[in-house]
Amino acid sequence: MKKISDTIILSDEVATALAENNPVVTLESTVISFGLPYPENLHTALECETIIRREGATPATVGIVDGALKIGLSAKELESFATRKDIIKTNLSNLAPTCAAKRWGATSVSASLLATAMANIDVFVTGGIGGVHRTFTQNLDISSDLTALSRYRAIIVSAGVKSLLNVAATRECLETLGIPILGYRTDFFPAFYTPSSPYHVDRRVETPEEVAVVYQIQKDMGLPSSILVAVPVPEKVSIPAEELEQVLWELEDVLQKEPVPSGRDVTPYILRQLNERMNGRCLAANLALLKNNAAIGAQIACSLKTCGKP
Ligand code: PSU
Ligand code: MN
Repeated sequence: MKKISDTIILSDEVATALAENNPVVTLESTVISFGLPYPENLHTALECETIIRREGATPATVGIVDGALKIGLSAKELESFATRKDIIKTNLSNLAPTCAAKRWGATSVSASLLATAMANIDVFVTGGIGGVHRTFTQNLDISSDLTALSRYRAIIVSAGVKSLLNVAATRECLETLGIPILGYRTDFFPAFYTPSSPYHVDRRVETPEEVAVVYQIQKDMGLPSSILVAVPVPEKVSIPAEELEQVLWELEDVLQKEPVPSGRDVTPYILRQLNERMNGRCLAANLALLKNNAAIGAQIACSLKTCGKP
C-alpha cells in the first residue's frame, strides 16, 4: 500500500503500474453501491476491470475504506461496496467528513475525479455524469460532478447525461465551466440511454489518439478542467428518446404527489423508479454502456503512453 497523503492511498498494483508509467484507468464506486442492484453491480464492477486489463491497462476503482480514500479496490472490497448497507454516497462536500468519521464511502464522479487527479492518473471511466436536475429552478440541484470536472483535470469517459436530468441545461453548464466535450464517433451529445440529443459536441473524434491530442493541448495551455469524452450507448440496447420521455413525465407526476428524498438521495431514487417502470431495459442499457466505456477508456489510456506523455 502506498500513501499519496495521510488520507489517500494506492493499492500495490496501481502504485506499481504508475511507477512503471503503465496506463491506469480509474472507476467510481457510487454506481456499485447506489446505481445498480445486486448482484449485477458486483458482476459489472468486476467485468469492467477485466475489460480494462484485456485492453492492456490497470483498473483502479476508487472508494473510501475505513476513512481512507483508496485508489485500486480489491475484489473483496468491491464485494463489500456491492453488498454493505452502511456505505455513504460521497461527493466533494462530504468527502472529508466521511473520511474523518472513518466510514466506508462510495465515491461519485466528483470524488473519484479528485482521487484520479491527486494520483496523476489521466483517464477515468463512468456510466453517466451528474448534471443539472429538471427541477433546478426550484431547488438549484446541480451535481457536484460539474464542479469537479471544472476543477480537476483528467479525461473522463461517459455516455453523456441521463435525460432524467435537464440535458440542455447540463450542456450549457459544461460550456460555462469550460469543459470541452468530445463526441466519440458522434456529432451530438449523447443522453445516456439514448445515443443522441439535439445538442452539439465541441469536436467529433474517431480514435483514442485524437482524444490524446486534445488532452495534450489542454495540459499545454494550463487549462485546469477535465475533458469529457461522450460515448453513445451501444445501439442494440439503446432506448428511443420519445419512449423514455413518456415514462419520465409519468414519473414526474408521481414525484409531485409523494414525499421524495432530497440531496444526494435523489439520483439513486429516480434511477430505481425508472428501471422498475422500464422492465429492466434501463438496467440492460446501463450495464452495456459501462462496459463499452471501460473498453474505450482503456484504449485512450494506452494511446496516451505513446502520445508524448512526459
Ligand atoms: N448515473 C448513473 N448511475 C449512477 C450515477 C449516475 O447512471 O450511479 C451516480 C454517479 O456516481 C454520479 C452521481 O457521480 O450519481 C451523481 O449524483 P448526484 O446527482 O447526487 O450528484
Ligand atoms: Mn444533487
